[in-house]
Amino acid sequence: MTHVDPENHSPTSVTNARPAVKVYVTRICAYCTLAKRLLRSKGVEFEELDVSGDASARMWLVETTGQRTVPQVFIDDKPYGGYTDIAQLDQQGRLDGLLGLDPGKP
Ligand SMILES: N[C@@H](CCC(=O)N[C@@H](CS)C(=O)NCC(=O)O)C(=O)O
Repeated sequence: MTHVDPENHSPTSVTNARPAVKVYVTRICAYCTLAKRLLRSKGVEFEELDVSGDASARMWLVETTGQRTVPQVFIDDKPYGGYTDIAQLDQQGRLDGLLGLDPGKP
């Protein structure tokens, strides 16, 4: 994509950076495996944060997401919920756009 720099009015090249995806997980968690599998199936890189046994991190997650379960998926620091939430977004055709992918492309 090409943008015009308002300072010097010359076109500057802008790369479409992929959003930062973070998945908060615990060690034994089937839904975490499903969420990671879905993201991997889309070729998306993500940071996996293990909050097993970390009470303050779990408390922060509950306060931030309003949910008590893991996984919790964040895209550019915005919480989108767990596996069933992102799977639903995918079924609605909304997940790819949130992940910075071309919708519908394998
Ligand atoms: N609908 C949720 C269900 C998640 C869920 O039940 N996760 C389990 C672990 S796999 C959980 O957090 N259980 C409560 C706990 O571990 O404290 C999702 O799809 O992410």
